[in-house]
Amino acid sequence: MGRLKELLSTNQEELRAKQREDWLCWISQYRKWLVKECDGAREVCTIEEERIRVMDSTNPPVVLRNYIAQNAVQKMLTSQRKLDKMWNRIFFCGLVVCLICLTEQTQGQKTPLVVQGTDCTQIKTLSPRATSGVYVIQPAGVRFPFKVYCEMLADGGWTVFQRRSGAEVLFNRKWAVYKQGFGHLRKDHWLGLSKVFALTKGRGRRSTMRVDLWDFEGGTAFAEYSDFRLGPERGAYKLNVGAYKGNAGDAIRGKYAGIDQNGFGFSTTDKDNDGCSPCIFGDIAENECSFSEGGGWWYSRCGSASLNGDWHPVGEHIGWASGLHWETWKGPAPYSARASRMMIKSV
Ligand SMILES: [Ca+2]
Repeated sequence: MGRLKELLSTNQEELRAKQREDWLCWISQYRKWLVKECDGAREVCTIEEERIRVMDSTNPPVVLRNYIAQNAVQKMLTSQRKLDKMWNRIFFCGLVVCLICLTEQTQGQKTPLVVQGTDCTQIKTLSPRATSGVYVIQPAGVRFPFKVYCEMLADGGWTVFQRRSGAEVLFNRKWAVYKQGFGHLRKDHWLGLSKVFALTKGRGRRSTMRVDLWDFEGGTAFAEYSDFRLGPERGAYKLNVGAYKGNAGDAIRGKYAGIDQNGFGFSTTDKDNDGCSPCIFGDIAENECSFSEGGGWWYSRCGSASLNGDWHPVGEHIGWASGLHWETWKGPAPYSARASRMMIKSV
C-alpha cells in the first residue's frame, strides 16, 4: 500500500507539473497574441499581462484557462462587430451616394432650362407685360441655353451683361473668367464675353448697347451705341460700336485722339491687347492697362472708358487710377462711379 501511495503521489505531482507546463505554454502564446492584437495600445496590453500574471500565481489553472478562452471569444466577437460596423458604414455610404445621384438626376429631369426666347428683347416683344428678372435664353446658333438678367423697360427688353453697385463681387479676374462670366445675375455680375459674343454674332443681327452710370451725388447719365457687337475669341472679342448718343459723352472713342477703344480687343492681366508697349503718360511708362486700371476691358492705350476696375466707396471715389471711369462724364481727376450697368437690345 505504501508503495502504491508513493506511486500515486508521484503521478499526481507529475500530472500537476505537466498541467503547469501546459498553462505556461498557454500564457506564453496568449501574451504573443496580445502583443499582436494590442499593437498601438501598449498600455492596455500591459494591464492585461499584469492581470494574467496575478491570476497565474493566485488562481487555479482552470480559472486562467476559462479567462483566456473568454477573452479570446470576446476579442473574436469584437473583431466581428468591427467588421459588421465597417460593412454597415460601406452600405450606408453607398446608399447615400445612390440617393444623391438619384436626387440630382431627378432634379435634372424636373428642372431643365426652359428657353424663354433668343434674348430679352424677344421675350419682351412676345410678352409685353414681362417684368425685369432672370430669364433663360438661347441665341441662334448657340448649343446650350443660359440665364441672363433682363431689364424690361418701356423701350424694350434689355439683356444685362455688366452690373456694378458695390465691392462684393471682385472684377479683378483673369481671361478665362471674363470669358465665362461671374457674379450674381440679380446683383453685380459680368455675363461673360462668350455669351455677349453669341448674343451679337450673326449676319443681319443688330444690337444697341447702353451704358448707365450713377454718381455719388444722386446724378445719373447714359451712353448708347448702335451696331454693337463683339468679334470672336481668336480676335480677343474685339469691340465694335456704331453711332453714339447720350449725355455721358463718348468715352469709348475717348476724350482725346489716339485712345479710341472701338476696334480693340479685350485685355485682362493675363492677356494683353491694349496697344501699350509701353505707353508714356507724362513721366509714367505703362505696359499693361489692366494692372493699373484693374479688371478686364477693351483698353486702347488705356483710354477714357473703364467700368470693370475696383469699386471705390464714397469719399474714396476720386483720384484712383483704378475705378469705374467714364472720363467724358466726370473729370479731370479720375472719378469712380457709384454704380454702372451695361446691356444690349436687339433691333
Ligand atoms: Ca501692353
